[in-house]
This record gives sequence, C-alpha cells and structure tokens, in this order.
Amino acid sequence: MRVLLVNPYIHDFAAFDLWAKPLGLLKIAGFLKELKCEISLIDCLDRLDPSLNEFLKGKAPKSSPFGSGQYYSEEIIKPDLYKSVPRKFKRHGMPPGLFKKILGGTPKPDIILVTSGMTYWYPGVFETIEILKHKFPGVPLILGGIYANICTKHAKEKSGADIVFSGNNIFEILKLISTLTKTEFDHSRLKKDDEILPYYELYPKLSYITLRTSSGCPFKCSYCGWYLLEDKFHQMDPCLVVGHIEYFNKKYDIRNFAFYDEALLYNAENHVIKILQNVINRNLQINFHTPNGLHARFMTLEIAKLMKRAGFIQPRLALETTKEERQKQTGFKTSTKEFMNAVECLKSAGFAPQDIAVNILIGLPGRDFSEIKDSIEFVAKLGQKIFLEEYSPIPGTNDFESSGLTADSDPLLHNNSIFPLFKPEDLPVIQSLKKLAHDHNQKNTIR
Ligand code: B12
Ligand code: SF4
Repeated sequence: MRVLLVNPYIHDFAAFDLWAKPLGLLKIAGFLKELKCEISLIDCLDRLDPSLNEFLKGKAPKSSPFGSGQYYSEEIIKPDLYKSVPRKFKRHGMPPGLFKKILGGTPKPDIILVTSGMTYWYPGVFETIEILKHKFPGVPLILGGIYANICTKHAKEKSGADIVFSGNNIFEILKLISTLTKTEFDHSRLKKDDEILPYYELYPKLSYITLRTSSGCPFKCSYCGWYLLEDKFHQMDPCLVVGHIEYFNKKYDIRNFAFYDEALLYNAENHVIKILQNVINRNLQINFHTPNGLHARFMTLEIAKLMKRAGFIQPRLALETTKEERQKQTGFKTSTKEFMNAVECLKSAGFAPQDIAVNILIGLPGRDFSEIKDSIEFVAKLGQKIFLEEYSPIPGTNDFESSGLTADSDPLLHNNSIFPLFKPEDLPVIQSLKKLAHDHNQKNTIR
C-alpha cells in the first residue's frame, strides 16, 4: 500500500523553524513502515530539502549553527480578518511551483495523510489540501494533528479533507487507514508504541531531531490546552529514549536534539536524570535544546549539573509572571522563589546568566501591562535572556472564556501575534514592552 504523508504550509505573519518537525506524522510513518507500507513524505516546511535550494537557485535560507532557521517565505494576501494588522502576511514553506513539481513525480498514493499545527495556521492547511486534491482527485485524504483536534468542527466543515481525525490513538488511526484502503494489516509485526521510532529517514537531510520523551503534563494551567490533545501524563522508559538519541547521533551524525516535552523535569529521579546520566556515560556529543519552557520547581543542582555536562544550550525556564496572585490563579506551576532557585542552580552548574532563557507570557486576558513590565525588569536584573511569549487563546481552556471569543469564532483569531492587539490602544504599550525586553537582552549579551 502506498501512503503519502504531507506536512502543510504555514500562513502567518511570522514563523521560524525552532526545531519544529511534524512529530505526529513521523510517528504514524514509523508504524506504517513496520507494516511494510510504501511511504513518501512531502514536508512543505523542509528547509533543507536539496530540491528547494535547487529551485531557488542556491538562495534557500541557511540554518543556524544549532540547526534551527528561517523558512523560505513569500508574501500573500491577508485574510480579511487581518486586514487592519500593519504587518506583511506570508506563506512559509516551499514555493507552490516546487510542491506541484514534486507531486508530479509522486506515484498515485492509496491514501494521503495531512497533519496540522497551530489552529490559526489552517489557511496553509487548506491551500495544501486543495493542491493535493487537484493532483489526486478521488484519493482519500485524512487530516489530523493539533488544528484537527482542537477545531474539529471547523476542519470538518471547511478543510476539504475527506476525513478529519480527532484523537491520538495510533491503533484507531491504523484501523481507519486499513478501512479506507481495504488493506489488512498484520498487527503482530508491531512493537509497543514507545519502541517505534519516528520515521526521520524520510527526510533527505536533517540538521536536528525532536524528542518527545513524555506526553501530557501533571499541571493544568488555565491558558494551556495539553489535556485537549492527550488523555494522560506518560513518560517513556529512559533506556528507550537514550537508545533513540544514540541511534540518530551515531547513524546520522545528528548533534542537535530538541525536547518537545511539556514536563521534562517532572519525576526527574526516574526519568531525565537517568537519560542524562546515560548520555554522559555513553560520551555522546550532543546539543540539547528546550524550546518549551522547563519547570523551575523541579530544578535541582544535580539536574543542572547533568544538563551542563550533557550539552544543554540556553535552557529555557517557564516563569510567565512574577506576580504571585497570577501564578496561583493560572495553575501555580512555579513561584518566583522556585524560579530564582532554578536560576541559581543553573548558574552554579556553569551556565552564564545570559545563557539562561526565560519565558514571560504577554497578552493574557485581564493582565495589566505593569505586571509584565515588572516581570521583565525582574528577570533583566538577574541577567537572563527574555522571551516574550504572546498568548494564544485555545477553545476549551479556562482562559478562553475571558478572551471574548467563542467556540465558533474564526481560529484565525487565536493567532498569538494578533490576539494581544485586540485593543488598538494597547499596541504602543505592547511595542514598548517588546522594546524593553529587547534592550535588556542586548545589554545582557554585551556585558
Ligand atoms: C512541541 C510544541 C511546540 C514546539 C514546536 C511546535 C511545532 N511542531 O510546530 C514549539 C516550542 C516551537 C512550540 C511553539 C508554540 N506553541 Co506549541 N506545542 C507543542 C506541544 C507541546 C507538542 C506538539 C507535538 O509535537 N506533539 C507531539 C505529536 C506526537 O502530536 P501531534 O502532532 O498532535 O500528533 C498526534 C495526533 O494529533 C495524530 N496526528 C498528527 N498528525 C496526524 C495526521 C493524520 C492524518 C492523522 C490521522 C493523525 C495525526 O497523531 C499523533 C498521535 O500521537 C503542544 C501541546 C501538545 N500536547 O500537543 C503545544 C501547542 C501545540 N503549542 C501551542 C502554542 C500556544 C504555542 C505557541 C503559540 C506558544 C507561544 N505563545 O509562543 C508557539 C507558537 C509557535 C509558532 N508560531 O511558531 C498550543 C496550541 C495553540 C493553538 N492555538 O493551536 C499547544 C496546544 C500548547 C498549549 N499551550 O496549549 N510549540
Ligand atoms: S505546566 Fe506548562 S504544559 Fe503544563 S499545563 Fe502548565 S503551561 Fe501547560
């Protein structure tokens, strides 16, 4: 059976490849490989595909030394809802001409699987599906992933997919594929879920690997929607994780690994400590990245030292705010005291103050800007690098209620770049806060 997997375009004001790979799709591919299916992948966002550089006559954007980087992008017409936003709107990913050319050389599949990322990226998903449907009319196309899960009704009504799959049970996914293609799978071939590697070999070239050593989170913050996507908190066997890391490091010389975990440091004794000790003992030469913030509460000097020795680059701590009342109101994943302790541990382990990154959340409904200013100034005094994370409202979460949106609102309004701009009078304040964070970051780098 022939399966075509597609990671669609992103339409947004900005997008950056912060070690972002379609892990769900690659995991499904891992299972289909075990079942001996013929698989091809078109990742519209693959910056390293040699055909992109060739198509752009050597002008494809370059990677950073750690493997992340800018996507190739082209300006496109803004959706009406964004007309008043004074920024360019872009399609991120390969030029459609190249996508169509690649499809032209792709044998007709029996089924097409398309994934989706952020809810507000749906126009890029729709464009991708339209191109696929034009090339392969009649081939069943399933849409899954984050948008398909959080905005299932919207996707069913508007995406053009034949089936919108909501859920994450791999065996249900395989059953659906088997029904639609009238193929019997020999399930006795399958290993356990955690033992199946995401099928990264589908990429012609890789500069990093993403790792998800756990799913879910033991917390339930009022603005976060992990529990809409996963049923429970689960951690993988540390030996399996290290096996995966060693496999990609030794076989493909991959040096950069990004953790996608929501709660990497939770239950550290039985999880991350064992993983890092093993990485060190096996003498693997690796850079680890944590684009999702780490829980300050669970940081200890032992973990910080292991992180340093194992090769963590610019660890990120999720602080969000220094206001205690807000910390408690939103789920209390950390207190300011715990945050300061985490910073001290990291510094004692050898991380320079400016090599520690800190997330501060901006744009949460009901939060006044002086709170964000205080948080920025607090972190700036300690000397860390500040990342302002713009709030994205997620239907089904507590804070969504106070966002002024409803379940039927267009998902374009979930965009983290525009949500904090809902009130035009806020724009100058937001800009001044961004400048404040930027200036502090500059000062701390120069120091
Ligand atoms: C890793 C991660 C990131 C990474 C990379 C994201 C990426 N790959 O693009 C980083 C750190 C960069 C990131 C950034 C952000 N993220 Co994020 N992120 C996640 C996280 C923790 C995991 C996503 C993931 O890879 N899951 C693992 C894979 C295995 O799951 P999956 O892809 O969904 O696949 C499963 C199923 O969906 C299914 N499936 C997938 N594809 C398909 C296809 C078919 C055909 C089928 C049948 C099934 C299927 O199979 C899999 C089975 O397990 C999620 C939370 C979560 N629990 O999912 C938040 C999440 C997606 N992020 C979120 C947010 C808010 C953000 C930020 C806006 C944060 C901020 N304020 O800056 C930024 C925005 C990024 C941007 N604009 O570029 C929100 C969603 C927001 C939204 N409106 O959609 C989430 C849900 C977290 C939350 N706060 O609630 N994120
Ligand atoms: S701790 Fe992080 S991942 Fe967990 S619920 Fe809170 S924001 Fe979400």
